[in-house]
Amino acid sequence: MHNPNETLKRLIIVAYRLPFSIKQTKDGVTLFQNSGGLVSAVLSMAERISQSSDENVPKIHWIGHCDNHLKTIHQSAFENEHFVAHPVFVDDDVHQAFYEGFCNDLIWPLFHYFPSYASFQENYFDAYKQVNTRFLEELTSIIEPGDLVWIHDSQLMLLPEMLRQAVPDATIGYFFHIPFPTYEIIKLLPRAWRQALISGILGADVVGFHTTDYVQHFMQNVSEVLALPIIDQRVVLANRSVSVGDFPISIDFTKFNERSQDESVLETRAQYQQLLRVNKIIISVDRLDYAKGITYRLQGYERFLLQNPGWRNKVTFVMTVVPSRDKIGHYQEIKREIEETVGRINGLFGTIGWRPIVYSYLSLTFTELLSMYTACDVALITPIRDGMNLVCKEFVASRWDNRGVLILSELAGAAQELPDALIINPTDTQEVATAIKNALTMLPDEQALRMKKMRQHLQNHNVFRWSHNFLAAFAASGENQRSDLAT
Ligand code: GDG
Repeated sequence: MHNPNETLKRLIIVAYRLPFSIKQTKDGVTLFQNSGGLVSAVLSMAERISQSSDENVPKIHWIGHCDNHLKTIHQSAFENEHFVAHPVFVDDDVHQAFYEGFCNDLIWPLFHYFPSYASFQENYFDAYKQVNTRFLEELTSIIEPGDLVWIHDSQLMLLPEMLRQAVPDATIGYFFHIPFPTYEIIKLLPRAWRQALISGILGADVVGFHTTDYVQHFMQNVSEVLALPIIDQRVVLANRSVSVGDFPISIDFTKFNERSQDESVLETRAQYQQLLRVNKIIISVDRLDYAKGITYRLQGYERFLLQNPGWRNKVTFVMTVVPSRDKIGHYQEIKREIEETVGRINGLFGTIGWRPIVYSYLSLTFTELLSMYTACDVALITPIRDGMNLVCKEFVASRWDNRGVLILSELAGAAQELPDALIINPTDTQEVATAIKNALTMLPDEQALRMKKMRQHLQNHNVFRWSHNFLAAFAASGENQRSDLAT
């Protein structure tokens, strides 16, 4: 198999967030790993590359935003065993309009089909351009001939074209982690913004999305917004073409499979089961987000308890919501709504000895996360819209015992790969209630049959295959384009 690293000098990852946050402690500066889908996936790839015995494999460079209060600690690059990190500092007011504004108050709701939550403020786009330009400055200060530049996600849609203009022969890959919506949605953006965003992405040699649907939507937008020709999955520009494809992101299957058998995980799992003192456990884990469908999920569970009184006292839903973006109004609203709904359901059905829902608003350690995945009987993953959703894949990879049932929303990108889950529509609370009942009563043989098929798929389609395929595609594409230009 072609190893993309053989031909490359260096890989530069550019993503809004650095893979770790920096904290000043009395012992100096300590790095803490960040959570989140992109970081989990790219970190797994980086760990593998950095563990390579080949000394010629250079360290990965990672450009990402860093909080201004850390400016005094680190103005320039710093590194750990996996990365050389290059912090990008942005003025606080610009950063706020960029991140809380353009990214999370406009692009995130719009691209997750919540247009009524989207706020189209003019200063947001100015800030977005400024921040993309700050990333460009950092990038151009370190880029060397032969480098592969892999730009990630919706925070940096303008950067591929900016880099292409600054360094015309750069090899650029761009991967989009959230859903790419249809033209009907993109059309809501002011004309100049949507043209700039689509044309910005097309600065890359290869553009990747999680699913074929998102690829089709992007291509539709390329035609409608920029009227560019498309031939065989390639967008044809004046002097080059851009390849667009689906590259479903995945997880480090082996890590989840093996670590979930660690002694510490087995102990914590046993503690959870003992503490809950019920026959069956349902879990969910998500960042706080209205796109994760948490309220509908709770309503589905409520309906299940209403319709199946025999299950009361016998099942507990352990719902972990990980703090996220809670300075933004819609996130505060959804948090309030979740907490009210949990309180109402617990008040309605709970007894002195039994709480129907055990809700926490916190971040779990990796051991706790694995213990949760393995202690439960059912994982209830019901986003209203999710680019991929890694939690469902991690749950499956952790079930070395071939037990447990996955209930999965048809609106998560992952549903296309995991047909052996119980696939539901998250807004259909009756369908959710029925799926919960079916999952709780599913016989072990059927659980094992479904779980084995899903595990087989994820073992083959793991995060290394994802990154390998993507890197190979854009490394090759960059070289081809350059040699085409030379002839
Ligand atoms: C975006 C897209 C796409 C979560 N809670 C804890 C924790 N996590 C880790 C999980 C998982 C990751 O965070 C969440 O990934 P998801 O994919 O589920 O969701 P997003 O953060 O919204 O990610 C998504 C992804 O990008 C990748 O392209 O799949 O659609 O929205 O890895 O394990 N980790 C720990 N404690 C927690 O409490 N340790």
